[in-house]
Amino acid sequence: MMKYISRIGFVLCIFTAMLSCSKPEPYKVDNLWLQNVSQSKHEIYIITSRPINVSPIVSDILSTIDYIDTVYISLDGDVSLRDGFEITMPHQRRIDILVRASAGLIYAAFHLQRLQYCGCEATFPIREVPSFDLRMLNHWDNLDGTIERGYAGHSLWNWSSLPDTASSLIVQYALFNASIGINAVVLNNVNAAPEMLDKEHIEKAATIAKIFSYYGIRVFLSVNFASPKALGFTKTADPLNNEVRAWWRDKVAELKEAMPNFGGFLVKANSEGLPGPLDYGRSHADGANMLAEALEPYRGVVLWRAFVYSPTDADRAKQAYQEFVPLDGQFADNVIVQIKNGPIDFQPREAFSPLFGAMPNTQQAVELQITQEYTGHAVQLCYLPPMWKEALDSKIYRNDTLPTIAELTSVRRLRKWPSAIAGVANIGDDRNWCGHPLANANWYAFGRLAWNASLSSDSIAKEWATLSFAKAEPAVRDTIVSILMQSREAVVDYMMPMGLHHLFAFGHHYGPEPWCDVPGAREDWLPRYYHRADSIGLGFDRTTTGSNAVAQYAAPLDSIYNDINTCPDELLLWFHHAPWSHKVKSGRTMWDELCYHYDRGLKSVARMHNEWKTLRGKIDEQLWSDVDEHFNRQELDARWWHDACLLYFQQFSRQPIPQGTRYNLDKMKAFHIRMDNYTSATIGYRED
Ligand code: GCV
Repeated sequence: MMKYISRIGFVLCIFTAMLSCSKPEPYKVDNLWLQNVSQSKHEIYIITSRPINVSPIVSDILSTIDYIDTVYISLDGDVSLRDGFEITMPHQRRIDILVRASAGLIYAAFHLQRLQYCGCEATFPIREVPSFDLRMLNHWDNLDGTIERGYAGHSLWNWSSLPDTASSLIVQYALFNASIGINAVVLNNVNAAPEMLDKEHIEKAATIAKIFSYYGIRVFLSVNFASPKALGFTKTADPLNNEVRAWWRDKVAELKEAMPNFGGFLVKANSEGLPGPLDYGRSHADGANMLAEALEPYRGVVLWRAFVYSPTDADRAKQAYQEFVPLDGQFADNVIVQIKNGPIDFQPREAFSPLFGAMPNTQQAVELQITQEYTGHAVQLCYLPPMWKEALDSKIYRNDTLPTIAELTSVRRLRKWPSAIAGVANIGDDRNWCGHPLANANWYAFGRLAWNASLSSDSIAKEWATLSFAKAEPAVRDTIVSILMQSREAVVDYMMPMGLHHLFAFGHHYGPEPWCDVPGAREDWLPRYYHRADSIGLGFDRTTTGSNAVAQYAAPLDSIYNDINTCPDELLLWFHHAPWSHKVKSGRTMWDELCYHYDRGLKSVARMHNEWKTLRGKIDEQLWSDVDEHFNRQELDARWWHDACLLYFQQFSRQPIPQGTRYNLDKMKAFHIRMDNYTSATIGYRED
């Protein structure tokens, strides 16, 4: 038996030589969940069942647990523990931790710390097994430091000074991730530059990977399918070409050599103009399997995205299902098909993607969006777990056990290969990490749900508020939780209620432009393709007499969605072109219900803002006023959405807007926010 007294700070020392503090000033807003809790430490003894090095990160965290002074660690857990843990308390002030993977020790330590900080008594024995094996953040970071749909500054990966100097933010980022169980990070944008795989960038990535390795995090890379050709090594990128296959095999060997914790590839192929196997008359399965073959010897996996749509099909919502279902059973065992929660694209509310469960012989993963591309960037508050839970908790009705999407995707189809869940990161080098001062709640919540998909949105919000506002009164935290919990439905109400979707301006996904018309643009990039407003009604007819997208859902969902009287009102205009006078469940007409929702959205934002105002003087003043300013902007923007959509649709409904409007439609049409895929709305972008 070996005895250790915890040594604190070792890991940070390792990096002292290679770190530069890229942000010398203190963070403006210290409200990340680990930044405000007291870290008072005491000496503890760690005893291990066999001679292993216990990471100083683990001993460091355990030394903050005030009711223990001895920890016995065993790594002899059975496979069912995965990278989870069991903790018992055989007697006073001693705990025993059983894990199978060493990362489980970090998670066990953070679990105890979280319970302590949240004021919850630990009830032993504790057994925690994560819902998903790979709990992944997908960064859409480009090699030039910009972030696609990123609203919190530039990339944390300071590519230009890597590999010699890594930003200190990377170490903190890894620690925050480990504290919530995130164990895999895709470093770069799915719109991948082939250069990600050149020698220079692999070396840079390896420095990041090394840091991550101390926190149990594996590195994945997004790859451009045409990389061997684009980098000049082959004449083709055909997945059945032997030279191409050999190139990928060598590349994986090189990556694995440089980064022992390299986990595999994420691929967006034949989507939005990117190259892919279809360019060579091959299938998605052919493409994915070529990469899978190269990764297989290293137990690596391919996450192959199902985000595909072409301009020609009659209904974009049907396309992923049409393209992927026929390929079921053809993917190699180490391929996971990664599917966005909804069939369009991260809208504030979508029906779930019918592809889930429709490929019983394929491992599938859900992709959620943490960055708020369609939910108000980093300007508007939108706590996203209620949206994610809607998808994760949806029953898919594909077999007798009626699994939910979370259940279906968290189970390993084959014992040897992992299950996964992915979230598109909202993190950048902004001083508060996520742009909006409260948006790190979404990062936290993604990790917690990936660890335990059955947690409720509300309980996660409470945890986050307790940790992040550790010094505040309980009533303050209750108010913050109340605000968070209202925020998603508020966004749906003032942006796109009742199943409306994609009413965004063409050049960005921030403000509304239901009228948008760009000559020559793809129809499925224009709002009118989705809302279909006319003198009869509003909404996309996806019933059996329309695009028949309902047929992609299993019974009884297909007929529930198909019937205008049974279709849930919150998805009415997703599945139906409903007449303006159609009576919804509240007894109101569709038009009146629409007005009611837009108005409710305005009122919700005003209410959240008023609740926030009551916190003045009770929390840090700078944080308070930062959020207050964001709410000022959010109130104006909610009004803009309300007026733009209702005034525009009123031209077709020809009915009054009971609550009235403030702006003039023609003036709104003439206004354009200057923004693109790489810039964020800022709270001062428009003078009113
Ligand atoms: C990374 C949408 C976004 C794109 C994004 C794409 C995807 O189209 O607007 O910015 O590209 O989804 O998920 O691949």
